[in-house]
Amino acid sequence: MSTPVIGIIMGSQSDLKVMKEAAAFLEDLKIPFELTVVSAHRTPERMMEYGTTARSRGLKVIIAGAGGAAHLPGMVASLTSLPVIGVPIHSSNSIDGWDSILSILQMPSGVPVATVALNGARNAGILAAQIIGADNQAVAQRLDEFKKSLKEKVEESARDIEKKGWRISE
Ligand code: RP5
Repeated sequence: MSTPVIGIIMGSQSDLKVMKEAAAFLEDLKIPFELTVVSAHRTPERMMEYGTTARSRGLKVIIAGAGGAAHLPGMVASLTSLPVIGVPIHSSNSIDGWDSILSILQMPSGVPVATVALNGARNAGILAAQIIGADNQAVAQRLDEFKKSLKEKVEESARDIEKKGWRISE
């Protein structure tokens, strides 16, 4: 795999501080991705171009992040039959984040966006990798190792806490 199979897009460069967490996870898993800024409101033609050419360029999943009136994920989902994962971002024009969560989550029937938590770009990266891993054995194996490392971390912290003499309440 060297052609990007995942597209990470965001409404503004100011979203990068959140969205780079998706990129970091994909880098760890050695999954080729592309990353750019596409604004639904400021560059609608660019968004049309991105959404309508995504599949023919080899992408299999799109991760789209936006804040405030977060229309990018839903609009891109309307332009492609690829799965779109939406990342609501707490940005400078957010009230409290619910505005972007609901803008991305409450899609009409027929045009779903798989919405992760506020600023949940890392989970978006994980979910995108899992979609790729559905028919890619090498990626699936790396995801299994990742899940194992999560389990080991919890078991280790449980051992640490229990060593201090604390117990689950009786
Ligand atoms: C949204 O507006 C972007 O996704 C960003 O989260 C927010 C603020 O954009 P900037 O004014 O920082 O460019 O469309």
